[in-house]
Amino acid sequence: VRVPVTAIALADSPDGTPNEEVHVYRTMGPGADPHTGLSRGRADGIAGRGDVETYDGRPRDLTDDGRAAVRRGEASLAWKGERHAPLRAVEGATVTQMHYARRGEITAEMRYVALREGCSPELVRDEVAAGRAIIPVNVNHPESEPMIIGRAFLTKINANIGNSAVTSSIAEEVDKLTWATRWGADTVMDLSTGDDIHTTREWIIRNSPVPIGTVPIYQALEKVDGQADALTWEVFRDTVIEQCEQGVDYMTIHAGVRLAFVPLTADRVTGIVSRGGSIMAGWCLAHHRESFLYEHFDDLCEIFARYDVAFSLGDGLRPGSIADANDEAQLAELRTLGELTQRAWAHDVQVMVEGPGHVPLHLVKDNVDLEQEWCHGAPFYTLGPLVTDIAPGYDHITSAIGAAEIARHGTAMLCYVTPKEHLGLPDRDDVKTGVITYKIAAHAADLAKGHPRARERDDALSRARFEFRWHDQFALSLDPQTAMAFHDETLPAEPAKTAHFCSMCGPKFCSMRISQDIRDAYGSAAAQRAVVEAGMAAKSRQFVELGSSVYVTEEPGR
Ligand code: IRN
Ligand code: FE2
Repeated sequence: VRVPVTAIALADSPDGTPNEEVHVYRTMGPGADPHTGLSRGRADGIAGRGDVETYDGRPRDLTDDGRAAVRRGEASLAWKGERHAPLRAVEGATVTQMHYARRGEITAEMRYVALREGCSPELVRDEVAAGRAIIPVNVNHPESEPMIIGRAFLTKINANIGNSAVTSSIAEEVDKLTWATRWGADTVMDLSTGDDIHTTREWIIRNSPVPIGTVPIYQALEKVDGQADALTWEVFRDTVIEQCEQGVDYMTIHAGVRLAFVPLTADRVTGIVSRGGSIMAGWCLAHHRESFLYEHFDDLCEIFARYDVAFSLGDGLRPGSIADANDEAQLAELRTLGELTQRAWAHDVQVMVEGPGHVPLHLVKDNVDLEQEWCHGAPFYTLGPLVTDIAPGYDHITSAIGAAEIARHGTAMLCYVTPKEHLGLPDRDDVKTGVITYKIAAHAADLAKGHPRARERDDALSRARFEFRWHDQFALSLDPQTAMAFHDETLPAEPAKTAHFCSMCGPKFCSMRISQDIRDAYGSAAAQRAVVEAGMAAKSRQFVELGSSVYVTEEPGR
């Protein structure tokens, strides 16, 4: 098994000591011509298990309407790569990672993940078997590099991309995917709405080395021309199958928005802020019926089990403001998500649970504690949370504060928030800012959790900083270009890259340089201790000579 890493080569220390290469977790994948997609690295492994088959002819799972919709999507697909018939489980088989883990088997995907995380394959298997971690790997996404989401592993981050009806093109979406994974997005969700959803998604999945998530209710709504009342289980089911066949690895399903919970949001400051949640709440009220997602949940489980698609149980009633945090609507939904988790597990289907939203800092921990308790340890996946509502334009920061806190207490994956949150569709720069901001939050949490590998990079960077190896400092940073550009704004010349100061304090006031001078003058830590001890001993002798008295009476003339 070979896993990708970014290897950062470092210069020698000034005293000639060589510094070891630092290996950093890498999400970007090998790259390829976007028109033909990535190589199908896992295809043989998937086929080799003998539990999947290609369909005989076009999908027998789909209704005629569903087939027609897929054909319409494919007709608009300018795909130059090879076409592959979709796979699904052979009759009676379950193909999920959870299924294999519960049988005690270690799959190729688990082995891959263990190498990536630097842990044992047994730990991976046991966490997946217990439902505390998921490996989202649809059998129809052989281009992906398996990764794991669970509190025992590195904290992961998700970047949302996707056009809305107003802006963006397909090429731009693939570019956003590549861009997001380049800066470290561990999964990407395609939240496209509008025309060409099927096509956009095909391009994204065929080019994605990371798991792709979607919210299928968005596409189902497009199929009924945006009329929430017109949604039916059948339209939704066909949409889900279409996406399973394409290779979507996990899907947000807002099945916890039950009819009885909708009135609980009536007195909220910001009502229902989830797109999917508001669609389902609208449907429930219009028909005065229980949600079809809730009623057909077991049918969904059966579909997911055939492709190994994981649930991301949607938080359709998450608070959208500080005032609404941890209210009854949110908690009623969370209890339901716990019940649905167990129903999915009964089918060996992998589950993570989505969480808020907007939550003041002192209430953040309760969210993850309650989720872990009520959802039986299933991985938590939260949107921030934003810890205040007063900083539109800076909500990547308001939310990263909550994200670091919630991850520290056990949240497994963080959904990024960009500076455009609440204001507009993020562009390329916003995607980068969002990803880097969330890498910081996730890494801060990993350090606090004492993840065995997390500190390596910090220590290497700190050493480079102290030894004025500027190029190493840049190379080890999350955003080398920005770090170097900021440095070079004032000191662009190459000699400044080894200079023992920067323009923040200037040559005379650089604390790191002064502290190095101290070392040069007084030698090693042991030598410095000897100097200090000699000084103390001299003081102590003086004290004894003066009579060892704490209060010394000043004698006139002394
Ligand atoms: C993550 C946690 N809670 C919500 N999310 C993300 O929000 C989810 O994964 C998806 O990307 C998006 C769904 O938004 P709506 O439909 O709930 O607003
Ligand atoms: Fe919000």
